[in-house]
Amino acid sequence: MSSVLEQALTFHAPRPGPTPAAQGPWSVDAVEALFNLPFPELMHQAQTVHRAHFDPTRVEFATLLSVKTGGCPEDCNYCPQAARFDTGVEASKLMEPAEVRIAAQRAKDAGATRFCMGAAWRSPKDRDIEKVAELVRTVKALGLETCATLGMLEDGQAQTLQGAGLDYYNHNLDSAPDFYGNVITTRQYQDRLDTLARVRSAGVKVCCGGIVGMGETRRQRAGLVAELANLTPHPESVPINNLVKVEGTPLADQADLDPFEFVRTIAVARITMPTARVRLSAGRQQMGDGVQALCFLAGANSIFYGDKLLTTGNPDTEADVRLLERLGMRRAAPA
Ligand code: SAM
Ligand code: DTB
Ligand code: SF4
Repeated sequence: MSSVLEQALTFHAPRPGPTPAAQGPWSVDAVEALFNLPFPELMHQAQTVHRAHFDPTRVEFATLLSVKTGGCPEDCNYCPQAARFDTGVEASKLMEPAEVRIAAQRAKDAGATRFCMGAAWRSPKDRDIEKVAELVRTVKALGLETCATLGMLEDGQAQTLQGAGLDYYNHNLDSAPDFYGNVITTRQYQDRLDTLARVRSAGVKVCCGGIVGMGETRRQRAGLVAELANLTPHPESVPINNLVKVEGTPLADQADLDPFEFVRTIAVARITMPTARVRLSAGRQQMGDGVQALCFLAGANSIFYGDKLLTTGNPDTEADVRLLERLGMRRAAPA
């Protein structure tokens, strides 16, 4: 390889100087203006920001495990785990540490660096938190980064999890404030912001994103991204989920989102939250390799890795390893 080409293909450490992304606060108008850019312009801006902060060839692998499945009292219209929808998901009790250790070890052996435990709770009780703290200690002891998503937290609960070694707490805003009520009525937007504030003040890193493809407008997608980007500081980790349509949920027959609109959402998240891990999350199985590759070009640098999300499917690990190989990309090293 010629040295010029070699140089062109080598990752350069971030250089000082302006990037095209102005820092927040972000108005919905400004975020919508990014969405409205011609696709090549938007991709160029996203790439420029991405390369200023990350090696664009590296993707983080995070594995999910549903440690307590189904039977949830909430009414999130997209969710297969809500007890009120007939989706065929069986409710289960919280898993024991020994079972979780086996799953986490398997994830680590397959190449994951972050392990995220999800529970279908509205809000955990203090005795649930004690049990999850034990799961966190178990996973942490294997040398994995830990993440949990358990619903709304009360004062003190995030501190307990932090003390057990929790690195990230996932709690999504899910959609724009003016669309949210169409999807969830059993908890308010402000409840979510309150939980995020508790997580932040306990010193646990914030993983917060949303779902697109639920029938929202482009302006409402911009509204979601503006809310995320205006959290101060912005979340360290931003999962962007494409709705997985599950039979039995009210959103089962929702029309597909244009895949380019999904890619745009990733690009806009990257530009407005330059140092976040933007995770190409639910919906990859339905997406096709080409769209996924565009998402990586748009600045996505994390995926859920493993054959299952919480209750629905995800590409198998061999397919993901092969996809990155075909793109000349690699798994990100542990933090
Ligand atoms: N019960 C907790 C809560 O709601 O915060 C934690 C688990 S909940 C399943 C975590 C996130 O998964 C939701 O906030 C939502 O963004 C995402 N999710 C759930 N069902 C989904 C679906 N069908 N398609 C895409 N994302 C989904
Ligand atoms: C997130 O934003 N997406 C993940 C994780 N955080 C917990 C969950 C996706 C769930 C998709 C539907 C299911 O598998 O049940
Ligand atoms: Fe329950 Fe979370 Fe599903 Fe909502 S998204 S129904 S809170 S498990």
